[in-house]
Amino acid sequence: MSRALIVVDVQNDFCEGGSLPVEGGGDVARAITEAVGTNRAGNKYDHVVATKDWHVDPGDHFAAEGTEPNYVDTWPVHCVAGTPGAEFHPALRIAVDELFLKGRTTASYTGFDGVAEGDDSVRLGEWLAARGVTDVDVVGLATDHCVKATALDAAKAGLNTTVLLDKCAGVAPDSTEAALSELQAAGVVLV
Ligand code: VGL
Repeated sequence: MSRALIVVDVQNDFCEGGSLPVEGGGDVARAITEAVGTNRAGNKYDHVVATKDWHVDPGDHFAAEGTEPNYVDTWPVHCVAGTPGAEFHPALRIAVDELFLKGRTTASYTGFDGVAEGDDSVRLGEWLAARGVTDVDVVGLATDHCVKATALDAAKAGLNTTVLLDKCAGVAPDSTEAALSELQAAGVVLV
């Protein structure tokens, strides 16, 4: 058995003060740092990886100028590659083994779209498989979007998948409730 932690999109634009803030985003960053830090939560994890939403030209994922985002599949401009909004929240201070970037030219909700920062040819799923990872914990932002999609894909990849809800925050209560039902139905453990 080999266990990894996947830290999803704990970026400034998804936290208070960002362009698409999730209430409690800063607290999520602090809670992950407190629990995991630089020693993988006291070696609870064999690997720690993180994802970043990393948009260059994601098409209509960004609401067209002058129109309101619908917050379902169009959003305010967020996490533009190389900008402060795309950086990790300053309270997230953990050692990561690899960073995966997603969404350069498309909407991208699942971390499993992500490619390694240092090598575009390596996707998250391959990276985990190459290291014999069998179990993953998923944390981060947002419960109802990228955490959900990442955890569903992890389960689909055959990984024993747990979402640590005290280290996640959602955009909206209704979609968060719906996300939790969907995750449970897919066999994802919620704690
Ligand atoms: C996300 C909405 C749009 C997320 C990303 O990281 O959950 N949500 N893009």
